[in-house]
Amino acid sequence: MSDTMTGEALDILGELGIRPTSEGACWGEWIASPGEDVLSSHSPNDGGEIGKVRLASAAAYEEVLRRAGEAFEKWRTWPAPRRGEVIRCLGNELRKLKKPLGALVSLEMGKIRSEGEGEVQEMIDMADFAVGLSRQLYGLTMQSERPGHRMYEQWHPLGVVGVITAFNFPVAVWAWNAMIAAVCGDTTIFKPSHRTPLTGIAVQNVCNRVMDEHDCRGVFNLLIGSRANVGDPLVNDRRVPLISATGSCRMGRAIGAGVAKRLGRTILELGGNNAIIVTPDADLDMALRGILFGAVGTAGQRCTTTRRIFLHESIAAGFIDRLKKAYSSIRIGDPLEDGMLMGPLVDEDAVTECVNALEVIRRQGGEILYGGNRLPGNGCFVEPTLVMAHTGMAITKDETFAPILYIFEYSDLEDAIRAQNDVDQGLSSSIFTKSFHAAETFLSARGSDCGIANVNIGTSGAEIGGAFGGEKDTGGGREAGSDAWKGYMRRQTCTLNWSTEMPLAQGVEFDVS
Ligand code: UN1
Repeated sequence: MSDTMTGEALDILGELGIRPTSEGACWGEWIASPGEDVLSSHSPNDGGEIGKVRLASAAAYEEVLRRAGEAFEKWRTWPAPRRGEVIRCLGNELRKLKKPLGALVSLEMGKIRSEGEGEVQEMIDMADFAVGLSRQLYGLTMQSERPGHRMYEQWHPLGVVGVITAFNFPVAVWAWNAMIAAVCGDTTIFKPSHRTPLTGIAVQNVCNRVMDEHDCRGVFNLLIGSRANVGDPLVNDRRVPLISATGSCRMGRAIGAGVAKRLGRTILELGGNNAIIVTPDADLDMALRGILFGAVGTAGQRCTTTRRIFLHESIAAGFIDRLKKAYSSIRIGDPLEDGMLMGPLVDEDAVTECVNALEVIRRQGGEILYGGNRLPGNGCFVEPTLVMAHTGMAITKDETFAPILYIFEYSDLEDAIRAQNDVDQGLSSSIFTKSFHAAETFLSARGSDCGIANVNIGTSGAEIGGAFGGEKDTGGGREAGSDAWKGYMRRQTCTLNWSTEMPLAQGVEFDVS
């Protein structure tokens, strides 16, 4: 471990049971992969090493798959409310660990402490939701057209589910998937991002304790490994009927195609390019706060981050001045320090991507109104940036995972809605307005084309109770609340004939006599 590790960092790792070098494969027991490469996890705050993970071997992959499959055979026979009881205990464990686990998220990924803890809260909320759901996996009853027949549908567990997550929500997105899958009767294999392996290890440690208490090892499993040993095999493995993946559109295309080739299922939650429209009558104080959190929160590394704003021309100039002033008062620094609003980007690659994008912005004629630079020092810090943009700038159609906000002016609401929809991604969108007409236009069928559409709330920070996901290149998947659970089960339509006749549907006659 590095000597830059502070006392607090060591306490966090100790409390979460993270060893200096952890193994990258677990099914309840950790599996050693001797000879495999070791992955170092670094703090983006100061570049110091936090810990190491030995990547899973091909043999470890096989063992985890086998164990997860065996556990499924048993787990699917448990009544769902009993499975819910396990999730209730998992939620309680997470309540106890909210502070250290939140701090580890901050340490490894770089989001500020309050957001790190907020992410653990999102896991706890998911646990509560899943416990209730375990008694509500409802199916419909249909009216049969034939006398003496009953028709209904029921939902059965699917099998082993692969959960591939991104660095930016290293624990919450796992919970969206794994907790729902678990009450549905599935077992899961968590493949966290290589940029945040230690949070994955910490989550697995919590799961291990709870699985042992309930004698259900193998329900929650973990694999951190190379593309050859873990990534590709998981995508191609017919023993894994569903892969739920979060990440870039590029990654989603590869995973989607791979899983489709074997006719498996996917739930894809990919890139966003989220916009906020501010109408002339909007409450501008609220709009300012919504935009600030949306654009600067998590250092612009949420899939729901606000990347574009459309300001009505009558309020644009004054509002931009207020934005610049607000940007200049944002405290940037150690995410674990009190009072910080913005931490570092996740790593050097992310900084390079940001710096390159800024160059392209300048080349394409964007006017940098605020920021536009990397900050000096060892950490991966950049300035939050405001760009006066024009519709000809191709880069405004891309998702750059950094705190860069493109500002557009508009005069007609319909044009603004068209422009906000005119990107490949379709995740989140908002309008700030007091006008009923504007709000309803935005929410209508010719309004926002995104999976999430908000009024007087920013684009990020969704609650878990709704189904989360987006359209177009965002991938179409839905996770977390509402009826997203249906994606983790198989539907069975059952027709029972309790009469003594054999009528056929659609009035078809087929008699032998
Ligand atoms: C993500 O960035 O992948 O709505 C998830 C939000 C969070 C989840 C973001 N609840 O911003």
